[in-house]
Amino acid sequence: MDIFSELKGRGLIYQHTDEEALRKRLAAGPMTLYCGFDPTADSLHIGSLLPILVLKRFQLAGHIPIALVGGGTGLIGDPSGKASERVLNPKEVVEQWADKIKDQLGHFLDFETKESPAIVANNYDWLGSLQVIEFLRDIGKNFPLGTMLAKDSVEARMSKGISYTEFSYMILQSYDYLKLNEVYGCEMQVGGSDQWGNITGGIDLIRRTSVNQVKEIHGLTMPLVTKSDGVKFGKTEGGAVWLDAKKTSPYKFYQFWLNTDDRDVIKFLKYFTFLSLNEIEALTEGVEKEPEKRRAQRSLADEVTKLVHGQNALDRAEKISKALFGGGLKDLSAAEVEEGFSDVPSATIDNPEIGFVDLLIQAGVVSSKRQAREAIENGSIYINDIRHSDLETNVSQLDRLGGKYLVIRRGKKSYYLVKFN
Ligand code: 545
Repeated sequence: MDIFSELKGRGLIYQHTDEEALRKRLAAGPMTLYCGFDPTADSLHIGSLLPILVLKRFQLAGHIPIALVGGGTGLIGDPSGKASERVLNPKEVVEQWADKIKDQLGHFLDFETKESPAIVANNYDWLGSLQVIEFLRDIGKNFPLGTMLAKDSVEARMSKGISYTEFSYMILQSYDYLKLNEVYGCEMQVGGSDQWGNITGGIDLIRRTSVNQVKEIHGLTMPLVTKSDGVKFGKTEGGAVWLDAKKTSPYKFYQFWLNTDDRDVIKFLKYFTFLSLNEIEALTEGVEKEPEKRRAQRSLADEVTKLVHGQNALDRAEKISKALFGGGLKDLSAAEVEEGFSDVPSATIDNPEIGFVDLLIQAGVVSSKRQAREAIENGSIYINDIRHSDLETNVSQLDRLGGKYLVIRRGKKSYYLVKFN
């Protein structure tokens, strides 16, 4: 299947410039395309995953992807999809974030392949040295105010307020497209649907100014990822789901995907995995007939975790999941315990001779001795998944996971982690 039909079949196409022209161009040979990512944090999150994978899909189809880090635009702040003005981040911070994000983007693309090696660039390299007089004369002249004011990103902010800084953002992104067109022959920009105004801005600028006499220049957007329960995609109680393993552990990442709603799982398999549409089709029946087996969810979690964190991290995430949900805690190493219980209340205890009642207080399981005694005696306290209802339990003789941890559970699912020094 050709790449355009493939993307369409996966539901990945939202808006596009002329379809016939684009299909023809894609069929004619390798095309260079780009997507930009502003350093608004020290890591990408799963909101960026869809466009990253789209770049990869194009690369696998023989095209040349450019991942652009917005070291320059990140200093300004894109108003697209943002309800209010953003606080400017310090330059040193944005620079650091840009470097990290550049590294992350590099993971997903292939720089070795001979035919279509990927490119990573940073727009600070050209935006950072722009001169205001030249900028206004050479670039600004191509932006009619009426067109700028009519963009969703601006219109949506007119009453709430938008600074000249954020208002100008679209000019910078448009200029990037022009630059990348001139330097790399880039002919298409992709992005989420929030980027359509910026993408078409770039297309207009190139048509007006290009020295290359470009006839055709393309743009493509992906739909916003939505969930059927109405909750914003990519958010958990713990905040965003990051691609950096230090910010969201591979175990938590795996669990995020595993918890996908039956109503969303097929869509997400199409969006976020490289399983073929036939393979995904084969999983559909299971979702309908045996939803409790969660086979589709497991495939989704396996594929995306492997893609982002690699096979070893996936193996670990599966091992931790089995231990937590199917018993077998004692087989976990100290590091695996830490990964699996990174988001439960935890306490460090120095006294190895601590009594059972005091242990529960210090671990934050209960707030008084009376409560502790009650909880123990009514059988709601488990240590490393074994019920302990005897007040005289000798804490120092309990097996410690990985040599130093006790996992305390109260009732069905309130977990606490205790570390012994
Ligand atoms: C900058 C310069 C360009 C082209 C594009 C840009 C960035 C663009 C933008 N994009 C979003 C973004 O979010 C922060 C990433 C987290 C570190 O703001 N103006 O940078 C998102 N983008 C990916 C998708 C998006 C978009 O990176 O396009 O729609 C999310 O899915 O919001 O020359």
